[in-house]
Amino acid sequence: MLVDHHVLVTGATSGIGRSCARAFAAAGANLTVTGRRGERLAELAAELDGAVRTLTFDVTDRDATLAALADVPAPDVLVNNAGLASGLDPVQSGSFADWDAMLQTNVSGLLTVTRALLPKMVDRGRGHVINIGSIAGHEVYPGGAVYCASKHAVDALTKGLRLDLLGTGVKVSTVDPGMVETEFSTVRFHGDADRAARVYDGMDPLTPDDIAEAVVWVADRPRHVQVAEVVILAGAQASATQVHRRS
Ligand code: NDP
Ligand code: 8X3
Repeated sequence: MLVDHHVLVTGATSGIGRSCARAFAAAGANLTVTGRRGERLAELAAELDGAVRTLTFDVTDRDATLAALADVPAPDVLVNNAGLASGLDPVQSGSFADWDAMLQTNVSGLLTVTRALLPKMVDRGRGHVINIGSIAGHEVYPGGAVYCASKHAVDALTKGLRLDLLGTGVKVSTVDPGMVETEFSTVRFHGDADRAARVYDGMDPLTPDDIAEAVVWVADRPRHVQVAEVVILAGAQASATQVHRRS
């Protein structure tokens, strides 16, 4: 059902977004992929060797985002994936720069992209917004207050969008992963790869392909089926903080 569908994936230069792009391409979709690292997007487009449009912009730059998306036709599926955690500090010692990065990317950036594309989707009377939320949108953990707040906001935006779009033919879903090994932890720890690797010590994390498979499944339901929410944890996870590690 996804053959020749236009799928736009934000944050496709790495991790979950890149896996989503590959999985949608394998399902026959035409892709628009975005991110800040243009060379990574070019590599992905060359690898996929199909109808792939690449758009290099920073979702925290509202003018650049609106300009980049102005001439993009309505996607059948918009995967709002671009996002990050920055730091893992208590609020009393947290960094304003980290907070700004998370809130401007995960919340404002997602909103800007959505606001740019949604009128075209509503005009067509069809489409699907799939947000990548997180277990952090359902729970809060020490040092994660601001990241978790940003993902709780994504959860609220998913629910609010579904209310606002009722009757328009545009569906809204969220896919909320637990621990997925990507560049996420390296970014969170500002490039400290050893600390990032320790996050997954003694356990088997999810892979970005695990999440992409779920996203494609959500997108591929018949028109009368709207998956509201999918929460996916690693097998060794009972919650955001309860993780069984091999000794
Ligand atoms: P990665 O760091 O591997 O990928 C993040 C992607 O987001 C990159 O493609 C990056 O592209 C893009 N991105 C980040 N900031 C911006 C920006 N300002 N403008 C445009 N693109 C941006 O991490 P993941 O794949 O793990 O993360 C993807 C999503 O999944 C995020 O929303 C994250 O919160 C969520 N998530 C991740 C989990 C995990 O454990 N890994 C668990 C739950 C949710 P570039 O740097 O080229 O701009
Ligand atoms: C990423 C998963 O548990 O680090 O959203 O917040 S977690």
